[in-house]
Amino acid sequence: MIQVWGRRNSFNVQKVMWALGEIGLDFDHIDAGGPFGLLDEDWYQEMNPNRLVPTLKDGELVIWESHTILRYLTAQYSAGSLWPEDPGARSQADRWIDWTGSSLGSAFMQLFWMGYRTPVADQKPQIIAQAKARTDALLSLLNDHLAGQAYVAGDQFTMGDIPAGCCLYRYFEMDLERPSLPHVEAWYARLTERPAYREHVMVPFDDLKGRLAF
Ligand SMILES: N[C@@H](CCC(=O)N[C@@H](CS)C(=O)NCC(=O)O)C(=O)O
Repeated sequence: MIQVWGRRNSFNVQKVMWALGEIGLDFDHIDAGGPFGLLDEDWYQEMNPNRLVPTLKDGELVIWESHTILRYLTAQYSAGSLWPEDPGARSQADRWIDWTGSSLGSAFMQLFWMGYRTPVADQKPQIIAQAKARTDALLSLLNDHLAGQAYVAGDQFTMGDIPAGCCLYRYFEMDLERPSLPHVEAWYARLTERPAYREHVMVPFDDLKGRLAF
């Protein structure tokens, strides 16, 4: 049985749990990281020398890095569906995974860490404003892209929707002034109808407020 180590309120763990839920695979979830610890245990470091979550084990195969896990799971268990088989079609999904890793995810994480996880007394308004402006600009770009299609890689839900989709629940739940993003909002509404998104991404995160360390 597939095993996944990570805490449910971790954005990177949620990508993996959501993908497993979409594919409908049975898996064992083991709480790790944050208040659950384990990352400094020798046996965990042997699996994941980066000492972060998520880590996935499928038989003897151990995988870490959330986007690598996402690509593995979808290629292995959802080829032709979440993992487009045609390389050109797949590039359309891959792009938004990489874009989230290099652009949206880092901007939004800065906003989330400085604007939510940092205690109010230590927050730096200028950093929050910059991260918010960058996040909004990137979501506006995505909004334009989604004007003519239901999902990031076209008319079908794919692996490409998962990393950016994981940012949206927090973005829309945080107390923020948001620009008009009608196509992103429509996409988010479609995601919230998916049982696996509701179960694994729409997870309360108020225990992270004002809390940099566990
Ligand atoms: N690039 C890595 C980043 C993993 C990462 O930063 N994980 C965080 C949680 S989101 C972590 O393990 N933090 C330590 C902890 O939770 O104790 C990935 O995508 O898997």
